[in-house]
Parts: sequence; C-alpha cells; structure tokens
Amino acid sequence: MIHRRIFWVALALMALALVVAACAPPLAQQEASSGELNLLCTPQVEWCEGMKAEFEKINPDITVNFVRMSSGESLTRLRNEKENPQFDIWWGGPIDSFIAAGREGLLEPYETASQDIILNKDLMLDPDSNWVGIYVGSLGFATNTEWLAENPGTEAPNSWDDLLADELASQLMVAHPSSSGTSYTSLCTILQIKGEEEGWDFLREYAGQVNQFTKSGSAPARFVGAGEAAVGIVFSHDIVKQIENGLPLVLSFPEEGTGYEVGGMGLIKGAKNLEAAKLWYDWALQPDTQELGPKYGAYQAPTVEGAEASMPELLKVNLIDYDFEWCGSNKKAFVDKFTNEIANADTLKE
Ligand code: S7P
Repeated sequence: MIHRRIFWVALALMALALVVAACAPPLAQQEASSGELNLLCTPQVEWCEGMKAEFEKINPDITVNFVRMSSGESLTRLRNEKENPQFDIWWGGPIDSFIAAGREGLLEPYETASQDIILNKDLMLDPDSNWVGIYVGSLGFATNTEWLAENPGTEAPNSWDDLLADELASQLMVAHPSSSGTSYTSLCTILQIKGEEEGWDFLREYAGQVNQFTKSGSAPARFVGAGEAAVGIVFSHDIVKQIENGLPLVLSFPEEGTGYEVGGMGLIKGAKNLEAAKLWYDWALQPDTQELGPKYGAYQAPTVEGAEASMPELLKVNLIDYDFEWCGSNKKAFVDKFTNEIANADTLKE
C-alpha cells in the first residue's frame, strides 16, 4: 500500500517536472534575458547611444555597454584582444573590415532566420556567415559654401580629379585609412576607378592636398563646416547630417563614379555574452529596427525587406561596382602601403 502511494507521488512529481521544463524558456533565452552585452559600435555616437536605449527598452534585463571606435581602430582592437575578447558583437562600419576580420578568425559565424529578409544576399551576406550587411551608404564631397562664395570661380568638386585643383592645395580633409573605414572606402574606390598604378599616383597627389588627416571618417564634414578646410571626403549621409545641423555645406558626387559601403555586423569569436549578442543581431535585422536610423541622425539605407530608406536619393548616383572582397582582403596591404609610402598616421586630428 505504502509502496503504491510512493509510486504515485513519484509519478506526479515527474509529471510536474516535465511540465515545468516544457514551460521554461530554452537555455539560450534564459541566459540572454539578463546580463550584459558589450558592443563595439562604429557608426556615429548618437546612433550608438540611441540603439543602446532602444535595445534596453525591449530587453530591460540586459545592460548594453558600448565603445564607439572607428573601423580601423576596431579591427586593431579585435586583433589585440583575440585571446581574451572584451566585446560580444561589432555593429557598423564598412564590411571591408569585417571581411578582413573574418579572414583572421576574429568573428563567430552565425546563421539565423532573421537573415532571410536581407535584400541582396550576394552582396550583404557573408557566405561563411561571419558578417551580415545592416545598411548602405555612398561616398560624397562636402564643400563649405562660404569658401565657395569667398573664392569666385570655384565650384564644388564633381570629379575625383577636381580634388587635385590648385585652389584646393591644403584645403582637403579626409580621415586616415588606417583608422577610418570611410577613408579606406575612398582609397579603394580610387584604386578601382583608376587602376592600381595610376590610383597610387593619384593617392600621392591627393594626400599632398590634404590639410590634415583625421581619425574619424565623419569628422571632416564638421571641420569643413567650421571653415577649417574647403572640401571633405565623407559618406554622403554624414554630410546630410551636418547640413541638417546648420553647417554651411553643399553635397556633391564624383560623376565618373563613387564608392559605397555596406555597413556590417558580426559576432565576436569567444564572446562572453554570446546569447545576448545573438539577440542584438536578430533585432538589428528587423525592418522596424532598421528604420530607427533617422531618429538618431543616420540616413543610411536599410538592407532588409520591409524597411523604407529615408533618403533613397543618396544611392541614386553613379555608384561603382565596388569589389568588397578585393578591398577587404587587401585592406592590410593597402593601408600599410598608404601609411609607409604616402602619409603616416602619427598626428591625426580627432
Ligand atoms: O554612422 C556613420 C558612418 O559613416 O560611420 C561609419 C564610419 O565608417 C565610421 O567611422 P570611420 O570612418 O571613422 O571608421 C560608417 O559605416 C557609417 O556610415
């Protein structure tokens, strides 16, 4: 009798345990629903702050700690921390650097159903699943309109060759390609438009026109807007942002063709908060998330179905057929050549 009662009690307890287990979230979700997420954030700091706040709003038990760093700096940091990674996910910055990072084994491959809605999978989805595209933006020229007014006969540049004009001597501003993804996109655009040999000659002359190299890719738009130089080479959406901020700038594009970026995202190999990083990754690929950019002054075009571009005209310009694979796999060699043979990176402005 006693044995039979024990048997039924044990059976009831087992059934209860099964029910509890079935109702509980899977382990990944349990781990991800609380804790920290260390984000390496390469876009502009306002957007990084905005995304942190938006993510924490829907994941109140996860604290996002982000550090904003330019692409080249980020890549160097990931290389240095390879044995003990401090970040869980890298969000933003041109994919050239993600291609380089993937090849160096710094990223954790991830396949998720969220990537099914990527618009152009050939371009925006790494075949090895190391990274995915999260936005697209074109390179443009920012010219100070007051400088144009003070220098009759000058015009905003409409060609890469216009950057070599005598009146622009010491009047160009661009970031250094060792620190900046924007600047590396310009460098690799020039090499593709002109061919390697002529391209390197051009880069030598173009560097000779530069007033001062900056660390951050978008900074030249601010400095040119403040009158420190006449023309900056910057992503067009970053120029639009500074025009909106009231700076006296006009945006133009090189008619023979301009380069563009696919902004990337990838999980860090050895991430300590991998499940929280996957939550961010999936969230960043949702149409609603991709439409948040303009709220934080970011006008890049989205990469997923169902998300509307806020400024589609920025991509309706003559874009070159940018070879991301070539630029990504040669990044170290091209940056080293530029730094060693053309302009070092010893004293970069902000
Ligand atoms: O968010 C604006 C933006 O221009 O920032 C990224 C940029 O490459 C980061 O700055 P660096 O050039 O200094 O690396 C772009 O991906 C993005 O469009």
